[in-house]
Amino acid sequence: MSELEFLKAEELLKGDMVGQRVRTRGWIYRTRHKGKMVFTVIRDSSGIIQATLFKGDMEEEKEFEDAKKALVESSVEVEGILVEDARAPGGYEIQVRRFRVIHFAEPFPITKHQSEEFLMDKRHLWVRSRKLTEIAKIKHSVLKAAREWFDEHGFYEVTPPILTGSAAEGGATLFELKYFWQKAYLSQSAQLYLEALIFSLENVYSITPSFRAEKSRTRKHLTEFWHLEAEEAWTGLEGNMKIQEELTAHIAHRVAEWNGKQLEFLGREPRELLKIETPFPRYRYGEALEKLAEKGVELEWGDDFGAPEEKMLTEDEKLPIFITHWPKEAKAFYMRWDPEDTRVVLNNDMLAPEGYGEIFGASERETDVRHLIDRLEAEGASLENYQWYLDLRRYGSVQHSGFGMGVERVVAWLAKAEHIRDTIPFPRTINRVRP
Ligand code: NSS
Repeated sequence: MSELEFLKAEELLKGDMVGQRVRTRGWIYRTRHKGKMVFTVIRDSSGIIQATLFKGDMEEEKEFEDAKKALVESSVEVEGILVEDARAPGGYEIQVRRFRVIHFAEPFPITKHQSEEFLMDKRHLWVRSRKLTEIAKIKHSVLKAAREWFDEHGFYEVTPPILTGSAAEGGATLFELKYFWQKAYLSQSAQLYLEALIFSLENVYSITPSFRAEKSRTRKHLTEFWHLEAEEAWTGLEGNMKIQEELTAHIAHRVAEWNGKQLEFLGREPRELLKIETPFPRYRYGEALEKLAEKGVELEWGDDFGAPEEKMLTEDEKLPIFITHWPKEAKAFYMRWDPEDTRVVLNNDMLAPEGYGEIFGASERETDVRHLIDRLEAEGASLENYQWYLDLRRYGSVQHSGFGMGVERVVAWLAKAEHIRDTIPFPRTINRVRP
């Protein structure tokens, strides 16, 4: 082999190097042979490129025989002349001169038309698929765009703990574990710790795994998901909502800008994402109930919305929507009661369009220590575990608000994924922790 630089498929498909000798490497994506020809397609992180071997053109005869033997997913280095060929994927192919098999793969277990269960068992191999690869790139962009936005708006990224002694989101979905001689939990949310940090850094955010023992299997729930959370001092509900919508629009625009190729493959028009503009429509919970009643769904005050209701509420909307001012019984102890309507709290959910459902949960926080104690007691929580949190209301309490965004839910919406499991390489659900 020569000392030529390895080029990615994407680079070669630009076509600038037609007529030149080029070198690439990757994994065999497809292969077949016929007489003196071997037709391969090589996959790398950037895409696929066709590489055709003609025995008479090969500089090492043995390499032709190796290419004939090499099965799908064998790793290879390829060198040859780049030519235009309208029949090839992407319009170019390499006419191969050298073909070095780095590793001869065993017969690959994944072939066409396999069950979802089988693909989950072979997830460590299925992550090589085109679909999961393209969605992974979009997830990278979502995280990068979010960090970019926070950085430009004066937020500090912080690193809250995952092992914790205090539940943020109620006992029903807590994962409990033995922590030496004590009881501990896996974090459901970084919120309580972010609240502690606003007293020094004022505006903070974190990107962490969160854990929920979700017992139902749905297309929106994981037991381990990535949680983007922010907390802002001196901010009420309306200011918090502005941050959520601006962040969402920024992420959508960046993904449209950076991931055109991926979106196209996944069937999402980048144009649709560029149309995500602020402000997003705002509805109170009470209005949402009325809207649902008009569509024939009678819910009681206090009922939560399931997937069908979320779908109905967003089906006529082009933008994500906010649902604000939820009944206090339905919501967490830390949400501030609305001084103008004591039936509700100052909070919002944000629902993505197209039936993707809730992507953000947010609220203004209760600042009065007495009130927090009453509510924790009413829930039967052990106050001992929350003393440190109550201290935050004892030493310079200020108005503050924050939100949590489900990273996989946002990726699913932007990438038009049918199921949340496509947005995380190794999804955890009630009956799956392997591979
Ligand atoms: O429960 S949330 O609505 N809110 C909180 O945890 C707050 N403590 C966040 C905060 O204010 N710092 O969860 C926030 C979001 C929710 O809107 C979903 O998008 C996502 O987290 N989420 C999930 N994604 C995937 N799977 C599961 N099980 C899940 N649960 C919540």
